Amino acid sequence: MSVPVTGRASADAGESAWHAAWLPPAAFRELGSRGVLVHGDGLLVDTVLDEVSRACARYGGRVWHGPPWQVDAELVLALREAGPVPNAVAEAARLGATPAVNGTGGGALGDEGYLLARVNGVTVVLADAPAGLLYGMFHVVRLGAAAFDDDLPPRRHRPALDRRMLDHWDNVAVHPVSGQVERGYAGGSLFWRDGAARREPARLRDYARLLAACGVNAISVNNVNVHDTEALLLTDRLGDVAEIAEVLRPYGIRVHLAVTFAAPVVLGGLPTADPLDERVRAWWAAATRRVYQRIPDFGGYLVKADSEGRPGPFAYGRDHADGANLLAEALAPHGGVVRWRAFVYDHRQDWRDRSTDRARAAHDHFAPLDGRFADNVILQVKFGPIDFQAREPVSPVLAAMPATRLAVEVQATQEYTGQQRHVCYLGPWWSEVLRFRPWGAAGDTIADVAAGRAGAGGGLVAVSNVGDDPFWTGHPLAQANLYAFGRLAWDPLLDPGAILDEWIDLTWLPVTKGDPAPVRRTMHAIMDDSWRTYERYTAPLGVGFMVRPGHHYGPDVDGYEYTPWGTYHFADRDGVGVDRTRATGTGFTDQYPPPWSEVYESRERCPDELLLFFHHVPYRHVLHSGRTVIQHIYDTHFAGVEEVAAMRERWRLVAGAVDPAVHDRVAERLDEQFRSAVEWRDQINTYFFRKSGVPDAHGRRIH
Ligand code: GCV
Repeated sequence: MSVPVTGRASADAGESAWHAAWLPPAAFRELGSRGVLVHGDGLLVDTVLDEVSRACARYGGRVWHGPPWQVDAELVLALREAGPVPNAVAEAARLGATPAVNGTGGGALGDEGYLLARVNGVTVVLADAPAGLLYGMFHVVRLGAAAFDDDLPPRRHRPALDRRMLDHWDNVAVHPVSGQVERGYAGGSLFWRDGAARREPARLRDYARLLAACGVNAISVNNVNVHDTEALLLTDRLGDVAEIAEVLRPYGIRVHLAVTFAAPVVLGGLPTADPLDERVRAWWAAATRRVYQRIPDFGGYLVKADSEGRPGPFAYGRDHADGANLLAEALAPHGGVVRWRAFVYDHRQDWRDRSTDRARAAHDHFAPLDGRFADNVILQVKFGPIDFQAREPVSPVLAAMPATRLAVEVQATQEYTGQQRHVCYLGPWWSEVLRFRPWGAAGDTIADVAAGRAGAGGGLVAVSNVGDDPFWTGHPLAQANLYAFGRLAWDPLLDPGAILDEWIDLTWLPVTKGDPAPVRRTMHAIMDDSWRTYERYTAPLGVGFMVRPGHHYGPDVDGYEYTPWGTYHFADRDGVGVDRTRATGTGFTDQYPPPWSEVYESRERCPDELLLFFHHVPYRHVLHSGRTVIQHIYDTHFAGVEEVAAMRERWRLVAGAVDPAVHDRVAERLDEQFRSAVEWRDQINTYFFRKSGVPDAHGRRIH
């Protein structure tokens, strides 16, 4: 039997051309200075062994794998099925880890779960499947010294959501408008460059480690807007996808592919892509079979159809269920899923037509189809009815399709929340969405919807914020969004502040010079409330979309007002906001179940932060806060800029304590954030002052 112990050569993250993010070598110090027994076999167990071996080589620990046994391990990472563990404490835990003793709900630890305990000086991680061991090991890393201090009562850990996925909007070929990465603010793609696969497995492997360490287990490797070159990933370029899958597999990450609905025509030479045409069905079945021959654990397809110009079933007089079920049928024999996006609306709307409401579109299209989707269709729904704004109500689609597997989609890349030039920690926003109860206080949460019945939900998805930037994300602090996404997908009830602490502990404290306390305080002071700060100097009271058309960065209050995109604020001399009531407006409020249909319908009961999303009100309308709408606009815009100024000052004070390259990048971004926040403040305040003629109660300068 092999004993692959310490000292295996392998490039450590942190010594590479890219930043180590939340896995600097020092994050493994505690684990790496112990005696560690790894018990079990399999690809992901080898990954655990490799991680442990590298850490122990660096920090003086020892590693055992397989007999001949030594029994003085302080950390035991074992697959239960691998048999008795030669450590009395660990063996007792193994025998005790039965449903009767420790479990609730089925007893088994599942494909990804683990049990963690510390008894009599031994820390034990047990799992039923290799992925559980990997996640358990990262849990030990997160705990640091605490994993080896006091006793830890046995606790089972299982992900609340089975599917925790990142969608990359990466193009293979540089697109003339959207570039290498659509809405990408972190440099180029990790997978593709100038029309070809990058083939940089070392960086990809490090990426996979980061994802596994926060709990992500699925990825889609190309843009949902599938152009000509990218369409070929399904066929001629499938080998490139297989290579990526090969690198990500040891970290438990399954690859998915965005495909074009027109593939049978553009790739297969058929005259039609009609979902009910036999030739089309046969083509998808054959293409999918070939995919699984190359990538046996392939996750499935992601489809944007009949949306923003993408092809779809409407061209053949079919609906979205017909379209999705076509691909589902091809994937079913192989265990794959089709992720069908619900982001469908009329992007050629007439702005003069007040009856058409983009917010209604997804529900209008999809709610009537509930119950018609095959079991392996997941409907992927943006968290809000419009498009990843800094403030929106939760999408009513998520409460309208009990017979459909639903996934919730959020956007880490920050298209509308500062594009990784602004600090905007989105953990609190996503947490608010996941905890929202569409049916009122006694009903399920959005996280429950994403979990689905018997774990058959669609899970949580984020549009990735990662690229080939040395910091992975364009703003080094935006790494926290990726980390928080993974952790919330694992456990939506985690407190976003505590998640931030984990990220700080892993990322910053191990590499901080001197006393770490000021660095921790500074990070919290800058990031905790940064989403609300962003909201303050940009979008008042849920109105949204006052951004520059096209690139969506910076203010342009009327930029979209007279366009076909369906995103309007309707400001006039008397008031602002969109009337979405059933009494006098578009009737969107009716798409919610009670109590929210009633709460949103009522101008009096509607929460302040969403008032202008649901109602058109006079500028002097008094909010629950006691302020008028116009005064709220002025106050929040002045306050937002002051908060950014304070962030910038705080960051200056930790120069010297953090890596100079990181410090410089963040400082440069904060300068830009301040400049941009001033621009937002001045344009929004001036615009509404000129429209309303109402002066600021505090006489501050408005242009
Ligand atoms: C990938 C918004 C973005 C588009 C994006 C689209 C989508 O409209 O601006 O770049 O396209 O959402 O989610 O499909």
